[in-house]
Amino acid sequence: MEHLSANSKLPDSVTSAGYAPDRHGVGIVHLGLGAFHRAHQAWYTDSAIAAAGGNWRILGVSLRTADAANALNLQDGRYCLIERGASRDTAQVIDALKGVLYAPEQGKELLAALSAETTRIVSLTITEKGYCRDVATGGLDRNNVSIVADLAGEKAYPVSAIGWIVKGLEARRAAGTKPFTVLSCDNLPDNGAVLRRVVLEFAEQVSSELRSWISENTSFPSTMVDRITPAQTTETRALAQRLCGYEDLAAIETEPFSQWVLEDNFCNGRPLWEKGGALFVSDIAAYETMKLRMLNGTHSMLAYAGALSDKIYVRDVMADPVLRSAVVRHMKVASRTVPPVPGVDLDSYADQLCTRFENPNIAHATRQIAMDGTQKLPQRIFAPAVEILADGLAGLAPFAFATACWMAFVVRNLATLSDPRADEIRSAIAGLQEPSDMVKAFIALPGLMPDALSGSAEWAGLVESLLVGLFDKGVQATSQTL
Ligand code: CS2
Repeated sequence: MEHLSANSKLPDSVTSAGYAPDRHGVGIVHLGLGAFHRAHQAWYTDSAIAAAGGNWRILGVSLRTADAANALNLQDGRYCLIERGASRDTAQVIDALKGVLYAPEQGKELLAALSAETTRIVSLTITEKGYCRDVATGGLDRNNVSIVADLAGEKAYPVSAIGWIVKGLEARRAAGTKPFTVLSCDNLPDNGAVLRRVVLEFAEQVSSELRSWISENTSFPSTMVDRITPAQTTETRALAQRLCGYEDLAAIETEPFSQWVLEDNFCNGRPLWEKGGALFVSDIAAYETMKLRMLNGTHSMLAYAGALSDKIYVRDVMADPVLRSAVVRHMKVASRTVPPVPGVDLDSYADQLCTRFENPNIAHATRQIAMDGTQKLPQRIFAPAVEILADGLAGLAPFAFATACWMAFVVRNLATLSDPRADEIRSAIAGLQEPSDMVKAFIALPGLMPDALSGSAEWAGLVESLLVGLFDKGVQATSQTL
C-alpha cells in the first residue's frame, strides 16, 4: 500500500485546508511532536494559513524518539487527522507541518532552525515533566539529569527542551536577530510564566547578560489548550487507511471538540489562529483553572478509579453508573473553585465534559492519563483541595477520594509505575503494609502537596479512611460512602 505524501490524490470525502503548502515558509519550530500537537496547534495553524496566508508552517522536533520524525518525513509532513464524533468519522489531511527533526541526531539542523530569522515562534508540548521544575521552588531543577548535562555542556547539543530554547535564543542574541516568542501548550497553570522562569534561570547560568536580554525581549504567553486525543494505535492507522486510501503511519484520531485560549503577547508576530477558532484574551487564568480542575482533575480521578476497577477506557468508566456519578460529583465540587469565566456557564461546561468523556468512538486509555501523577495532581487536585479546605471541610471528600485512588493505583502498580518520581516513590513505599503508613509516606514526598494539605490531620485522616475502603471494599463501594 502506497503511503500518504504530497502527491497523494485524496478521495472527495477527505478534506484539506486547501492552500499550496510549498508557497508558505516555516515560521514555527515545535518541540514535542506527539499526538496532541498534531490534533491541536497544527490543525489551527492549517486553518490560519488557509484563511490568512503567511509563512507559518511548522518544523516539528522530536526530542526523545525517532518514530514520529521517521513516519512524517516519509510522508512530506502530511498526516490524516480523524475526527471521531459519536456517530461519524471525518478525515482531514493536515499540510501545516513541513517536516520533523529528530533532535538527538540532528542538533546542527535544529540549531540552524532556532537561529533562523524566519523562525518567529517556538512552541512546546513536552508534558508537565518536560519543564524540569524543582518541586520545592517551582524554579529550574538543577539536579534534573538533563539540566545538569545541558548546563555542563556535556554533549555538543542540549538534550532538554529548556536547554534548546536557551541555546536558540543565545545564538539569536549573538547574531543580532530578534528573539522568537516561546509558547507553552502544556496543561500547567500560568504555563507561560512557568516556562519563562525556568528559561531565565537556565539562561542566568550561561550569563546574566543573556538572561536580561531574554527577559526584556522575549515573550512567553500563557495558553489553555484542550482537545482529547488518545495515543495512536494500530486501529488509528487502519482507520486512516480506510478513509484516505493510503498508508499513514502518522495518523491521529481526536474528538470533534477543540479549544485554544491564548494571551495575545507575541514579540515577533503570530499566525491568525483566531481564523481557526482560537480565542485571544488578555487574561487566560480563569479558562485555565476551569479546564485544569474540571476536565483534567476529573480525568485524573477517573483514570485511577477506572484503572483500579479494570476499566480500559474513559468511556468504560462513564458507562459504570457509580463511577459516572463520581465524575459528576468531582466536576461539581471542582467548579466551586473556578472563578467566573467570560461567557461560560460551568454547569453546561460540566455536562459537555460528560458527553465528551462518553464519546463511544474515542478510545482514551485510563492508563495513559494515569501516567505522571506526581506532575499532574498538584494543579489538578491539590490546589483546588486547598481552596475548599480554606472554606471548611465540606466538599473535601471528592479530592481526598481522587488522592486515595492515585495512592491505591501507585501501590498496585509500584513495579511498573510510569512517573518521573517512580524510584523515589518505590523506596518510600516499599515494605509498608498499613494504609496509615502509606498515606504518611505519600504525604511526606517533598514538595508534592501544599503545606495546607500535608499539615492537615483532617486531610490525612480522610485520605487514609478512603484508602482503607479502596483496599477492603473496592472503588465502587468506597465511592458510594461519600
Ligand atoms: C489528560 C489530558 O492525559 C491526561 O492527563 O487529562 O491529556 C487531556 O486529555 C487533555 O488535556 C484534554 O485537552
